[in-house]
Amino acid sequence: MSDEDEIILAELNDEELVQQMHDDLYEGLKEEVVEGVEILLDRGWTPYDVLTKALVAGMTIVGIDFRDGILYVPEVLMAANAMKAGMGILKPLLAETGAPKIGSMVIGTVKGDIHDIGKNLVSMMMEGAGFEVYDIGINNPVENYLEALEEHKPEILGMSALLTTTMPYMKVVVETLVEKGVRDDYIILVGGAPLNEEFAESVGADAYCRDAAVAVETAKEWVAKMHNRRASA
Ligand code: B1M
Repeated sequence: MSDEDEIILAELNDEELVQQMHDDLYEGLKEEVVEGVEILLDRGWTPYDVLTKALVAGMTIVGIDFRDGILYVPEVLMAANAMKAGMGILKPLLAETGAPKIGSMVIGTVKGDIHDIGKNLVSMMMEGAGFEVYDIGINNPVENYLEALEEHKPEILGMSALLTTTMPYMKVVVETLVEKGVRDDYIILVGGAPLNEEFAESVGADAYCRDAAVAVETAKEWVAKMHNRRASA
């Protein structure tokens, strides 16, 4: 592209800018995505709207073309890195609500699975809603979950899986907790694109969370229930 054709992001209106950010995310253009996030925030957009309308919506397009064989792993990785850079700016803003601490959660992606964008988003939104979040990262065998639960003693255990081949591992984690007699000490929430409510039930989780906003609502409901149960016991 010649200099004359160069797009000045700040000169685009909101709709054009969001469209351009989807394109930039698709191309893995990290600096441009970061600049777009900053412009939208300067224009008074809420961090949540920037996250969902500019970043998550853009990543959905990447996901479709990855599925259809139009994009390959290296390109998707670049898009993921651009997405993470944008999320990095939003993270402190989403966590800044000053909400009182209402509970805590250990969360991690299961063994064999390295997808972490969705999990990171859930962590950010949960922190923003007032939860203490202990993120144990990706590719977690059951031992990692046990160790983190022991160390942090949270109300909630969150697990993420993006592959149909890794999602059954959630059952291994739940069954291990059952064997150890501690299953009912935790609210177990699961999420990830290939899951659904039926699957969550089949692995013995308490609830399936379709997205980060649902995760926050579900966590609040279950923590309130747990506190009420403890208060009346
Ligand atoms: Co992968 N990948 N990938 N990938 N990748 C998918 C998942 C896939 C659906 C793409 C496709 O074919 N359409 C497909 C899985 C197919 C299947 O299992 N049926 C796939 C594949 C096949 C693979 C590889 C096997 C490819 C290969 O190597 N041939 C490989 C596996 C690596 C491994 O894990 N062992 C692989 C690798 C990668 C990259 C490394 C390139 C990259 C990951 C980078 C990263 O995460 N750091 C990547 C990406 C980016 C994707 C897609 C395109 C996007 C995922 C994403 O970030 N979405 C994805 C396609 C898709 O999902 N449509 C795909 C955005 C994110 C905001 O949404 O993660 O769904 P999501 O999270 C949501 C909800 O699901 C929910 O809330 C989140 C926020 O709203 N949620 C939770 C998620 N976790 C939760 C936990 C909770 C609650 C809610 O706990 C309480």
